[in-house]
Amino acid sequence: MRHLIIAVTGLCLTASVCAWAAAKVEIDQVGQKFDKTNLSLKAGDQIRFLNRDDTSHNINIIDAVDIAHDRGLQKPGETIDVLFDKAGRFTVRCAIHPRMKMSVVVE
Ligand SMILES: [Cu+2]
Repeated sequence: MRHLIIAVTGLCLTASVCAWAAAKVEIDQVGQKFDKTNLSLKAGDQIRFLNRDDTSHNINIIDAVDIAHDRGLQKPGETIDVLFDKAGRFTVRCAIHPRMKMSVVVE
C-alpha cells in the first residue's frame, strides 16, 4: 500500500508536473485565415489564438446546438486563450471575416 501511495504522489507532485496532461495548442490568425482548419483536442486542452494580422478579429466558438460564445474583439498582437473543458464538436469563426472557419473536435 505504501508503495502505491508513493507512485501516485510521484506522478502528480505539483500542479505544474500534472499540467502535461492538458495541452495548449497555438492557432495563428494570419492572412485572415486560421492556420489550421481542423484540430482534435482532449477535454481540458486549451487553444491560444494569436493574431499576427494587422486587422482585428472576433473569435466565436459555436457549439453543437449553434450557440455562439463571443470572445470579443482581438486586436493585432493580442492573444486569447480558450479552454475546451467538455467533449463535443465546435466550429470556430470570426464574426468580422465570414470566410474564417475551423473545426475543433474535443474527445
Ligand atoms: Cu477575422
